[in-house]
Amino acid sequence: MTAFAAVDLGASSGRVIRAEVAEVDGEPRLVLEEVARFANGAVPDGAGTLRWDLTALFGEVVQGLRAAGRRGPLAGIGIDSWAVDYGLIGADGALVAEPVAYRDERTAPVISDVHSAVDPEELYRIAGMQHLPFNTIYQLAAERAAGGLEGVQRALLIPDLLAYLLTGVAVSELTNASTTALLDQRTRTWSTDLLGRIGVPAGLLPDVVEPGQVIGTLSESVREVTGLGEVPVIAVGSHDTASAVAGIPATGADFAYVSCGTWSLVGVELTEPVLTEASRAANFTNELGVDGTVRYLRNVMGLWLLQESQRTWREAAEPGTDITTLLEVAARVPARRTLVDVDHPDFLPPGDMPTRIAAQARASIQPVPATPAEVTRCILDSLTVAYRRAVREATELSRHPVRVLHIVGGGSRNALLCQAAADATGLPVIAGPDESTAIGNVLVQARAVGALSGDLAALRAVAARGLALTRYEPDPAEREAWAVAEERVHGVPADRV
Ligand code: LRH
Repeated sequence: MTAFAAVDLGASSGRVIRAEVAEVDGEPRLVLEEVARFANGAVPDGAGTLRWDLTALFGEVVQGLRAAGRRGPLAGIGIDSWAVDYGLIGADGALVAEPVAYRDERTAPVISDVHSAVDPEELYRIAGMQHLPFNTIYQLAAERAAGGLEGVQRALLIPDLLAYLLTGVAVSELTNASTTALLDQRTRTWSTDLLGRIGVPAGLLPDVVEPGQVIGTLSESVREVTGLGEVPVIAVGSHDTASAVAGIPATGADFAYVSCGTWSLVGVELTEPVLTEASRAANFTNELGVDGTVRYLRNVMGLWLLQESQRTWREAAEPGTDITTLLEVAARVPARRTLVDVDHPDFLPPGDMPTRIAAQARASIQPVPATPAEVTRCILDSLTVAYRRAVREATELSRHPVRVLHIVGGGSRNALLCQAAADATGLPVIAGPDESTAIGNVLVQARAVGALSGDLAALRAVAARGLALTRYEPDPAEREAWAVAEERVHGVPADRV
């Protein structure tokens, strides 16, 4: 038996999971135990800038590692988190300030400057990222414009920053590095050309390492606090979505996926990027995955809309807004009554989503969802429309055949959403596991130290053993209603005109 710790940080919560690779009936299996869970969230600082409390998160991670170590020795530690955000390290080697969160609006004034320095079409041909206003390229441009890069030694993406705080070694892990829009898809290293054009010094970002590479071992001070020995911190798919996709219990290549949490990441797994103009126009991204894979996907706003709605209702002391009650009552609300474009930029910043949804409904002359259950139904139906569209476009643009849709992450427990996704896409849905991110994280570590072997398919087969997955069959009678629903939100696709 060999054990690992997976540190998995999401935008709304973080956790440390202890995972054992154990022999069951002569075959290796993963056994996961959550040893720590803590809240996370971006909060405005005194000047109104949205920031993560990285110092507090680091404290939680250290305590979580301590808890993991108390249960027995660890052969490795892997860290994954949300993408694009970074912390700056000063000349003294310490964090300059708490990292700015991607939902902060600081990039708005610099996006056009970046696009004058690098035409968006050229940017896509080099980096292959969908346009999102928070991509690191814009954040660093905003930072530079505000003088924030002066005297700074390094910029480290969140998992790299935590690895640095644990080991003293600074690296850039590949999968997360790809989300910056500063990585060259051809060389899979930093594009010094792009960095130069936005005026960011090339040495700011450390060398790129592949998932599976050892970053370093725990520093003496961390060893003291955690009670752990010289445990290696191993680069995993440090972009949480990369680990989530690595952890999908897929049995072949012909699958699409929704990694469903705060965001819904919807797409397919490829071996080569799609850098065409049609792909850019459709706003698909080519994030890099584990073992040379490409995560060809689109960001869909995700359960963020529901999480923020629940926060709004909680603040107003609205009853019956826990997730179980909401889903139960929403299931009885007529389907597809009100549909919104979940990716409307109004939904990106934190705030009162029920009011923003009402404004969209009014503007498009639809019934305004009045109760929490109606808002919930509107969100889930609207997400389903976005899934349908993204799965179809991903397969069309990549020509990658798809026979099944895997839904992983917290949303895989949402039966209403999973059934709707099956009906709308016409694909059988395999739902689960909800902890695929931690699984993907552990699989890469376990292979790195020799506790598992084989390619991604072999690793996935190990992870799939003993998992309780739910299958949803598409109801053909529902298909046309979802096609019409998509037309209501996005207009008639060319092939249906
Ligand atoms: C999901 C996620 C997503 C990114 C966003 C910033 O947690 O990493 O893949 O686009 O956060």
